[in-house]
Amino acid sequence: MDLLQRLRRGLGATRSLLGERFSATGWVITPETLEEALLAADVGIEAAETVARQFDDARRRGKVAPGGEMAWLRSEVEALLTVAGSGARRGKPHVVLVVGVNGSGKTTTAAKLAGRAKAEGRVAMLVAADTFRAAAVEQLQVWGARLEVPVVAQRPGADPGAVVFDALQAALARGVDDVIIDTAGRLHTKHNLMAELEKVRKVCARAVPGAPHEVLLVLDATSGTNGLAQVREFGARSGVTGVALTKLDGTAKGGVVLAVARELGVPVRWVGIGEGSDDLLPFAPDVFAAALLEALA
Ligand SMILES: Nc1nc2c(ncn2[C@@H]2O[C@H](COP(=O)(O)OP(=O)(O)OP(=O)(O)O)[C@@H](O)[C@H]2O)c(=O)[nH]1
Ligand SMILES: [Mg+2]
Repeated sequence: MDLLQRLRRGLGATRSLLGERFSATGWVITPETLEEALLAADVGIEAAETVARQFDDARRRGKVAPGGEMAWLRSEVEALLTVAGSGARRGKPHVVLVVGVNGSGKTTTAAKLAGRAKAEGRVAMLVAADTFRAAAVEQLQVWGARLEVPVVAQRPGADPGAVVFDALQAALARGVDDVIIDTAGRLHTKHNLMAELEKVRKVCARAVPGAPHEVLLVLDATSGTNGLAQVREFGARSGVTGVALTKLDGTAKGGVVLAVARELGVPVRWVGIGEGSDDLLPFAPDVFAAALLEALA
């Protein structure tokens, strides 16, 4: 299956919801019905209002052909999803710090990223900086064994900064290409834990100049726009450079991608569409817009 097909399947629940909303209006798309449908898919108030306003404007200016509403919407969604300045920095080793609240899918996403790097012929390393729970280290080790990617870990309770520093030294010595650091889940409101994350970031920079090259916030799509506060707080405290939106396969709130792009200006880099190692897709605005809206009727 190609990217578009897999993403379309992952977005199945969101697609059905939009399809139902539009068909309930007999596919008579007005700014109001459009805004309502988009809000139901959790694109957020700002993005929904923007799209409705633009639609009204485009219609008045004769820019929307009769029956061409969905094609118009698709290009509008694509434009909204294209966040300026979203180019990722690369490093050697390329260091990705994976952060987020509890249970959002960090460990799974870290493993998927390592699996991807390996499949693309790069030397990957996973780092167990979630030293808080013993089971967390084991979970990452299970993934490492399955993917045949080395996992650097210390005993539970070890200082995450020390784990990261040692791992990066090892990565430099071994010529590793991609280092993916899994961290403990933390609420963005817990100041001591956010401070710990800042420390880990500084440790990265001390070990490898320019690192971390990516601070990837893992956001559970099932929490929809309720998750936006997390992005704001993590962004302010730990310099998030990109978002991985997980569990899109289990929710009709796939529209949250628009809210993240529109209201926060942080690019979505990846979307998770399942629990398997290859269920992580790179995010591309055109493919996402097509997967969400193409052939919806
Ligand atoms: N369906 C689906 N499940 C996912 C996806 N990503 C992660 N999960 C599941 O979500 C659950 C939590 O994932 P973890 O990776 O352990 O989450 P975490 O953020 O590391 O959790 P903590 O370390 O406890 O904070 C697991 O059961 C994963 O299999 C996804 O894209 N789709
Ligand atoms: Mg975890």
